[in-house]
Amino acid sequence: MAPISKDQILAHNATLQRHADTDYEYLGEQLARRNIDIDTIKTQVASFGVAIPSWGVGTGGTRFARFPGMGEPRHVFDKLQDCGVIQQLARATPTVSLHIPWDKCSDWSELRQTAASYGLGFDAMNSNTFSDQKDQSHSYKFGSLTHADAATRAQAVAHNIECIEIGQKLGSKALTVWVGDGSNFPGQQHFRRAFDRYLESTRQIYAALPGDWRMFLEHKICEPAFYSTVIQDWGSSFMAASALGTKAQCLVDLGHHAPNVNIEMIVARLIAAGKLAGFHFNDSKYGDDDLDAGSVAPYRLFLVFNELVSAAHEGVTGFDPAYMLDQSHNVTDPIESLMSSAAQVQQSYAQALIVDRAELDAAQTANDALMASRALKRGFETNVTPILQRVRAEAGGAIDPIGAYRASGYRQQVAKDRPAVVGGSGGIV
Ligand code: AOS
Ligand code: ZN
Ligand code: ZN
Repeated sequence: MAPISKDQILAHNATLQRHADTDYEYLGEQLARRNIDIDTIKTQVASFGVAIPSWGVGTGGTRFARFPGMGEPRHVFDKLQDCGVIQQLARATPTVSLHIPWDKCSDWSELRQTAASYGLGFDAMNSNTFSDQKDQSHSYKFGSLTHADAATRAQAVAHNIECIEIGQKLGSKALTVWVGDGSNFPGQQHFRRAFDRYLESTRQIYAALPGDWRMFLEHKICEPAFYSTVIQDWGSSFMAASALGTKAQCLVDLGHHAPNVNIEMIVARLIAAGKLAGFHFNDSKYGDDDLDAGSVAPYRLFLVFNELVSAAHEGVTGFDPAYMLDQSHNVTDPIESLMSSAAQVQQSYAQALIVDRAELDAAQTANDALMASRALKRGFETNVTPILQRVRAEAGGAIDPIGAYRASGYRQQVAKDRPAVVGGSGGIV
């Protein structure tokens, strides 16, 4: 099932093919001078994928308001269709990360088949114990997995186990647990007891994990608990993942750190400990802004990928991170933002791949700070767009995904069936 006609994509590509070929050839020459084979890089980039968050295809918002976009998805099947467009054109997002209960449906096998028809599979399942659902018995206002009340904790545990069960029907292999638990006043929460309760609850979830599943623990420095959160940083996440067992690892959402924190170094530490679960890619200026990946700090994203490529290059045992986007699209068409963010992530990967590792190692050993920095910068400053264009075109995608998408009129078409939902409340994710 192809949401956009293949002929349309081919026709659009035909207008760009000649220049794309020239650019690829020229970049190939440049890389060859550095003893890098462009086709090898292309093959590596082609096998890279980053998951789309199902909540990302709807228009986000701020804590105060949400301005609906045109033709927003009405339910999970519409969301899959939009994800199908993203994958069809940009060819970098073969999986979708679902959120329960937002994506609940009555027929999971139909959902799985629909996804497969778009060439999509399912990445990690995401639970929600950070907001109350209609008719739920116990409120999460004062926490969920760490709540002082045992019945509330039990409800949150049961919800996570339900997410695993749904994920099994879909072929998912991981559960991401993010809790908003924490406090807003000094003294409100007993720090050590709350962490112990987190361990007690997550142990029960961990016990329900199928043998080939992993559990991703996502830390966040603040929000909605602005004085303290229970899993506030990678240290707490690491303590919890270590206590739980090998299937529990730490997920790094780029927006969940204090300003100026050296995220790439956290990534290196987690790799060294065999505890890097993967990522929620996004960008930020101030906090958990959920801006498009690489829109503010592309060099930071590249430096994260430098650590990842270095670990793969060195064959670090057990290194197998999951890649997901986690963004809120407030002023753009979410499909466009997700296609360009996936390309941005791919770009950072490609740039890290072309860093000369031997040159970097030699500079580090010789304490040659300038040459070490230059080795990295040379990768970052290389325009790898021709590689990405070639990867997409060879996979049947669009040389220019956003141009092809706009030319297709997809959004206008689906808007006929999908009425705008004017939300009075905030749309923050
Ligand atoms: C919240 O800040 C976290 O980033 C979550 O990963 C995510 O946004 C949420 O689970 C979506 O429901
Ligand atoms: Zn996240
Ligand atoms: Zn977040």
